[in-house]
Amino acid sequence: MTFHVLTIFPEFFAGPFEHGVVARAKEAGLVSIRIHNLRDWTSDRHKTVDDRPFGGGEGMLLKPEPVFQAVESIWPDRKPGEAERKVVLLSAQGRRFDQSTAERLGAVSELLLICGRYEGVDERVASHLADEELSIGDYVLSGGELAAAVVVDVIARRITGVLGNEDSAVHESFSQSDRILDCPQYTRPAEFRGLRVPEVLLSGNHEQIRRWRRQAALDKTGRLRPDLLRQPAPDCRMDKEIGK
Ligand code: 9D3
Repeated sequence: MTFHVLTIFPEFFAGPFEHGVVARAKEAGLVSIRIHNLRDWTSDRHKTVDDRPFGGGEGMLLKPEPVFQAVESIWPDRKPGEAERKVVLLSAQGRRFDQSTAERLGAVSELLLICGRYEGVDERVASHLADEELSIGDYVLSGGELAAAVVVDVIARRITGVLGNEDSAVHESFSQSDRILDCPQYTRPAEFRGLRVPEVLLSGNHEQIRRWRRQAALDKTGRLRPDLLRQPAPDCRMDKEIGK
């Protein structure tokens, strides 16, 4: 799978993809990540990528021309509504990116991520260039770069062969559709600063361990993420029938 990232801060991406699972996926040739500098598609001598909002208001917006130019030159033969290549705009106004979004986008062969900056992006990028507009959560980032790194990490690690243990990603998506948190886990020593590991985990009784883990996971979910227990799993919803 190929990821393209369009950004005014190409240097930002020197670090995030050079470690761990994503770095190994690149080395193995399973994933390719190409960083593009938006300023390469400007035509004035100041390489201007931003301008003031019509109607007034604070700050600056990314102008549409360099963004359209960039996408059209990266994919000159792109057709609208194509299934194999998708353009994603990362913005604070986007639909929330989650594990099911990652599963869906992981099925395309190339993904082009546009990183928003300044106070936002001219809306014509969202309405007439991007296939989707995504946010990674309800908090304010300074731009789309960190979000793009998150999206690449989440999608790349799911690709078959990327994880050492081939069924890890499958297991993860199961636990996601269970919609409960992982159970608490412990390693040695069995006692640390007077804090003992739950005895059942040392007992070797695998049936008891399984029951304890399930209950501990439910307890922790209730305390930290009660929203997960109240919300039906995605495949139980009736969005399709309703026609959303
Ligand atoms: C504080 C400014 N906001 C109200 C006027 C609007 C705003 C503009 C630009 C808020 C954030 C940003 C920059 N953020 C992103 O480009 C972004 C983002 C985010 O802020 N949160 C979660 N996901 C994403 S993806 C891109």
